Amino acid sequence: SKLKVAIAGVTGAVGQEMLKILEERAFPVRELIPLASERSRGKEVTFHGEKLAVQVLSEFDFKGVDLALFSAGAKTSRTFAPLAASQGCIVIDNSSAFRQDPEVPLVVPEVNPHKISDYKNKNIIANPNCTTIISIVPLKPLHDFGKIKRVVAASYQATSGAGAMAMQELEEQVKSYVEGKPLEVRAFPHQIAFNLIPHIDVFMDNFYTKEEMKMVWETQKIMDDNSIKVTATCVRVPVFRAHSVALTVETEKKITREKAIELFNQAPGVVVEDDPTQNKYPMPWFVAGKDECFVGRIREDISHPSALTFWVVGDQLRKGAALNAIQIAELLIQKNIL
Ligand code: A2P
Ligand code: 11C
Repeated sequence: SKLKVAIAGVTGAVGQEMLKILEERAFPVRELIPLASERSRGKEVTFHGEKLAVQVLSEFDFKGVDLALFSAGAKTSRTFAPLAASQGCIVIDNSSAFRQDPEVPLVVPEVNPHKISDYKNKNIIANPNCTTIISIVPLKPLHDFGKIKRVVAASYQATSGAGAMAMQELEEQVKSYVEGKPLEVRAFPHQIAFNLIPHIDVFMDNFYTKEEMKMVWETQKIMDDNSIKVTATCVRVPVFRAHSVALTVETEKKITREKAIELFNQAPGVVVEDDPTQNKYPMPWFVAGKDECFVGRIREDISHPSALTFWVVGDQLRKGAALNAIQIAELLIQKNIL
């Protein structure tokens, strides 16, 4: 039977992608309710060719809604997701609000689909951070084969991770630069055009940023293994919408390049693009709009007896956010929960 589905944050970059993916995958929607803030009163969105008026989240009653996809920031989720959940609606929350709650499952369908049944605790399932999702999809087959001891990550994160306004700001700064005008800085702590900013989310007491610590906490929770050590440096780059990550992985059992390629080729959601003779490796411009995590530059680490270095690129708005959330919903349907 078809479902009554609400999207909170429908006017945002992830919300818009959610609408598109629900259409593309012919998700069984009976009625779609687009929700956003007060600022979006009077706006419309299009779903399956039909124009729908955006409603204000704080005025909406979730009674009778089967599924709510939240992507309106952690603060909004903290206030409204429990309200929706208490009305019997299952919430899939894309924010960081509930990811560390031990009662809330944190799910990547290719990695820990079995955790989904824990939705029962609070009627909330958390969607992980985008950089974590894109990294963990290829890390999973390596962990299953060789047991990961430690991961060293450096991310190259697109402006899409900071929302629709931030993507627009990159374009505006490039235009202003070309026209010889001063660049306006709003979404990021510094100019992003022609620059790199090694600062995503807030700084923590240990001098890591919260984005970097999310990689640590969420990788351990999704793998269900707190012995995996992770260190990360997260960097914002002037790219529109796909995140890239350079990963070095120490494993208990050595993984050769050939074995890694075999494991990646068998892994769901992973595509290998690795041919140095053809200058072939994944790049964000070409991965934008795609569903899979693309891996390349696969090599044995010459500085360590049992480590592998590789590069992964995934569309932040799709697998990093909207697609993973909708795959979780599809899993709920498969398991007859929805
Ligand atoms: P709005 O467009 O009305 O501000 P992005 O991450 O691309 O910036 O998008 C954020 C999304 O979250 C937007 O859809 C935005 O709606 C929504 N949002 C932000 N704050 C709230 C709130 N307090 N209540 C409902 N939606 C919100
Ligand atoms: C970014 N990864 O690229 C962030 C956005 O934990 O969901 C998403 C933050 C999060 O800015």
